[in-house]
Amino acid sequence: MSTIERAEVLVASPGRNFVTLRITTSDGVTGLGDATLNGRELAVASYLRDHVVPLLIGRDPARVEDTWQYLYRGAYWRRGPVTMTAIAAVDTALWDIKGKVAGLPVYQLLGGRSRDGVMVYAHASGNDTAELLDDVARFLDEGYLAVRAQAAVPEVGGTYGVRKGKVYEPAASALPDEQPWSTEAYLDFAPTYLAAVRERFGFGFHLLHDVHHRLSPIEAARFGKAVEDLRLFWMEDPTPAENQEAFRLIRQHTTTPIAVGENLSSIWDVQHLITEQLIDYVRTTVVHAGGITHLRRIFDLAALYQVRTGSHGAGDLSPVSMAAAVHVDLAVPNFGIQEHMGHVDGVDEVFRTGVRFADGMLHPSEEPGLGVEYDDEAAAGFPYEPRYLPVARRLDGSVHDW
Ligand code: CS2
Ligand code: MG
Repeated sequence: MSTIERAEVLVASPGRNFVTLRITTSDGVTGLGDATLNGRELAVASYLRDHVVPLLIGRDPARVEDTWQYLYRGAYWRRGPVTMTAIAAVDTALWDIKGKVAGLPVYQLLGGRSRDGVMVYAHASGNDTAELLDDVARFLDEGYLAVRAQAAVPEVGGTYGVRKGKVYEPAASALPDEQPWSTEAYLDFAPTYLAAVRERFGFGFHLLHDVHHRLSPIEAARFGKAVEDLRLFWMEDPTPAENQEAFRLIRQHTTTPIAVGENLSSIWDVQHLITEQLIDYVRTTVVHAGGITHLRRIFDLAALYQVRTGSHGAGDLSPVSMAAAVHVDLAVPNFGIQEHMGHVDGVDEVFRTGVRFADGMLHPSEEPGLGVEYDDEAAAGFPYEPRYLPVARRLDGSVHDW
């Protein structure tokens, strides 16, 4: 019987920090798992290196479910982003190994294709409406069928989602960047630029917007009503989702579809959002919600309530979890859309992925497993640097949700 012989926690920063777990079996088969938790990366690296890796050596790599249960129940301290990201990395690496041993791409192990490709959305942004419109035009020209639109709020510097370079990178400073926020200015301005997008480009593509946890439930209801005629594909994270009941109030006032889940890490965190149909898309991911094994459970629960998938796919999710996402997205029956922000320069030197973009969709590699390779030599040239996500402060100086 093949056993797990080695498990390496690899930390590198090709343009931004990534933590990757590589498991190697006694037969020399390797599997990769993304363990990146933006702004808290080393917590997961330590959880894996100091507490999980010693438990993996000698285990049967084929026992994916048993390993998941062993790590989830055996920890005693359950759930949370650090634990679930660490378990996700192990789970994803074992699915990669299982595919390689079977000689099949992972989507074949998940039931095979349910669709020809995985529809994705791009991130358009601008420092003002004119810049945003040019960026939307660019992505539509590149063949995207769906585009997210975010613009800076005048007189409120540092609004969420406005790209500076090739890819939006919020974790850009050695200490948290404190950014001002005004809900009133946002509520007055955001509907105008979303309307400008529809006015310029029409309704022939999917338009998305990320509120990014900034509003109270009644403010989110007001925003949803204000943009109803713009027919958004979704408004994302309209209010913080720890209190799942808060979404009942939003639902009472607007039919604008709602997407939640990128910063949630277990089925319990989205259970009522799904079973009460308080959301339309669940955004949990392979890397932060316990891996392929747990994500499938979340998506199967969602399917019972006609909630579709819309997994997070920002630049702080490595090509390993993006490849795993595409394998899952290809197979699940209730797929909705996949975020595709892309990665900063340097990432593709460390991670060689077989995922391809064509005609507005992503397509996985047909290689056995996930179809991603990790280049240690390239990674050695990108040492870790502490990076933090920003903190938002209202104009009176009090902390707000970033
Ligand atoms: C955003 C992310 O992509 C998204 O929808 O919410 O940019 C998010 O802010 C980052 O992934 C946080 O690390
Ligand atoms: Mg988001």
